[in-house]
Amino acid sequence: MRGHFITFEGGEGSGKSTHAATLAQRLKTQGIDVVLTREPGGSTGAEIIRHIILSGIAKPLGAETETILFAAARDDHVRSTIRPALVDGKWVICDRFIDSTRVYQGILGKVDGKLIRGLERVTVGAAMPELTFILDVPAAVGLARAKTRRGAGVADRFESESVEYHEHLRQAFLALGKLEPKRCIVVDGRAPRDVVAERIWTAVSERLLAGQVTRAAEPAAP
Ligand code: Z5A
Repeated sequence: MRGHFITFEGGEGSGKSTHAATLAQRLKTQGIDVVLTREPGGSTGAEIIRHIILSGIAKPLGAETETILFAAARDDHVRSTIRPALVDGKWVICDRFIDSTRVYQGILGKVDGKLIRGLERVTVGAAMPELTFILDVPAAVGLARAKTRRGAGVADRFESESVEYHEHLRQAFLALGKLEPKRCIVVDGRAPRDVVAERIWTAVSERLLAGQVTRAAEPAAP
């Protein structure tokens, strides 16, 4: 696959959607073809499954069934959106991906790691992210941001969980970042938006853009 694949992870209201969109916009200004997408969702079939999961109607079926639903959504998303874009040489930026399953269903939901890894192998295959930003904010800060943004709307399946649940999630994402330090970069999401955006841009420039920008800046051969 010739493109680049970047994911954003972290708790509720940590700024993933904001910074995924900001990065996509900035890459576009460099003339890069970007696909901005999200999970659960990002393709027709996956958006239908998103609606089922976030409505909470699958919660009584148990954590394993929810895990399988997330995997079904991911399978459609990878096949219909992510893999074709990467094969075309585009950059894919995804708001949540495999690490959300590892943390929400695996660590918090106590779903067997073997099932999670097996589903990951089948649905993702070689389409693994090269770079993952874990946006870190205290649970209370993230939940307050999400509540402000939601206004009078109803909290979804995961937003309705307790502050303790969300703080546990935060610690699980931080632990996961330590397990894969080459791929995962933890960014303090409490900082002002432009500071967070700059930190992300610096990492992308150093890790993925350096070669491309240097090549583009080289004068044409006489
Ligand atoms: N889930 C799962 O369990 N397993 C899986 O495999 C997958 C997902 C893929 C999807 O929810 C749920 O599915 C998710 C996990 C589960 N549930 N939870 N919790 P979603 O897509 O509806 O929501 P979300 O992923 O949690 O994202 P979010 O609530 O939309 O938050 P966010 O994207 O991280 O934040 P944001 O929208 O960019 O920012 C929130 C607000 O804060 C907004 O008003 C911003 O303007 C503001 N903001 C952003 N940055 C800043 C800074 N730096 N300072 C101040 N204010 C800021």
